[in-house]
Amino acid sequence: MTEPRRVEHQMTDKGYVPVYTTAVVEQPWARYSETDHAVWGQLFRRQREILRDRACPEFLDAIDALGMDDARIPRFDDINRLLLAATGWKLIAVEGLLPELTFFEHLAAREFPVTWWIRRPDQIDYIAEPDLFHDLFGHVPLLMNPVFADYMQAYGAGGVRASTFGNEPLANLTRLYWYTVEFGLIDTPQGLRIYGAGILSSKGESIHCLESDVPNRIGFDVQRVMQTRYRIDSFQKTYFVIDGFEQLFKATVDPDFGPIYYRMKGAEPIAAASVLESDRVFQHGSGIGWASAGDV
Ligand code: HBI
Ligand code: FE
Repeated sequence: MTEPRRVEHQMTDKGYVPVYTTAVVEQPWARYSETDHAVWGQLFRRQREILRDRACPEFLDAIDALGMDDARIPRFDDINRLLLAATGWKLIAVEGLLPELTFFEHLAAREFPVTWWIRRPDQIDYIAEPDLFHDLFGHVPLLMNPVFADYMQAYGAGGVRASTFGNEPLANLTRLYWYTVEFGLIDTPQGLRIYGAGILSSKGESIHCLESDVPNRIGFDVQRVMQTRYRIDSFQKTYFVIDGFEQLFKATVDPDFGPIYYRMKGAEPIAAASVLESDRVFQHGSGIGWASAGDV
């Protein structure tokens, strides 16, 4: 078996260029350095503390149920025994970003791709692409929840189908992933809580998304979300709030993913900052300090 590579973006004269890879590898656990384990430990302790009253209880409970701690980078084999028993999901180790269709195919097969390598100490606060901490700490715990686990599979299956329909459906689907799986908030009896992995793996955004007056917080609506552009270079201007994981799963099966594309054909994209008449508004953000360009 060949040694897994560490596939990262490239900086060119034209700026940041993502690099894609399809290989599925064995987690080279013995190859992690003491620095790698220390980076995991530092990030784990910091996020576990910040997320105490900010992450949804399903996430916090699953961190414990999966036996994750700050001592060592977890072994995927150990996680897989617990995950397979709970929801039938399985981690696979990958070298970096997967092409979109490959990514969807894995999700549809209940396989979650986790980047095997972890960021360097100088990247503790920010890294442009997914690494082991984002993928494993941010995404994997909620796969222990049966409803969320089914949503992820349905999303992957929808993605495989959408990729035969062209660019517009795919762009819409990517927005849905962004505003739910990566940057979603959930309403609970104790108040708003985080479930999106992009937030859960970020110190700054974990606080900003719940406590800042700047961003909008708006009730989830699948069509609204699929029309909304997003930012990849800064904190989000808008967070969408679900009232439970059932709402997510229903969004993928109820107005079946196929028909929604046709209904939405040619629908105008909505800027990341916009608040509409029809929105259920938890907070209308002040928008102070926002750059106007950069939505994708
Ligand atoms: N590949 N490894 C990896 N991890 C991701 O989160 C990922 C990906 N490829 C594509 C992708 N995400 C996005 O297109 C999602 O928006 C679907
Ligand atoms: Fe992610």
